[in-house]
Amino acid sequence: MKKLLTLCIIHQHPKVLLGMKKRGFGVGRWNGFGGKVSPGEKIEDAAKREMFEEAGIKLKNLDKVAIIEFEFKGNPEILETHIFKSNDFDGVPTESEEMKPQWFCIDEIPFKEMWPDDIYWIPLFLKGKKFKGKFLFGEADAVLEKEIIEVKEI
Ligand code: 8OG
Repeated sequence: MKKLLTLCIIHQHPKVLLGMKKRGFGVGRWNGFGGKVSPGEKIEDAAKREMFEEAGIKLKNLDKVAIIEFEFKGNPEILETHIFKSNDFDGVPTESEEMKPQWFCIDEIPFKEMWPDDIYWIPLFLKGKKFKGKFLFGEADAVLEKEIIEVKEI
């Protein structure tokens, strides 16, 4: 069973906007902003909606840069996550019930407090690459299997 998710990271070189997840899945980790695509909703619209709900900003552009499938051993659900990059928005990043936004310099990205797969693909994201990936997690979210391939078009 596949579940569609979005994840958007704002990259205004040399900084990225991340948020500390305050509740639910991934709590206690820094991440981009995003969540589940609603039935009938366009994936890009979901990315914009989640950005507004979680950080109070309206994206002026967004570019799909990757699709990554996350799986947890023993769970048939596949989290198909569409990853977007944006470099322009309206508004001021504002804390919500779900996320506390913060800018990070790209050489100070807090990988130890992020999902353990991020260190494998965020460098590609920062270089402007497009890619497809798959990660299988085991106990304590350890990465058991990983696959990332660069693609020309997503
Ligand atoms: O709606 P909810 O907050 O549960 O959505 C989960 C968010 O977390 C969504 O934006 C996708 C994102 N996400 C995962 N797994 C991983 C992961 O391994 N790494 C990163 N960076 N984000 C992830 O669901």
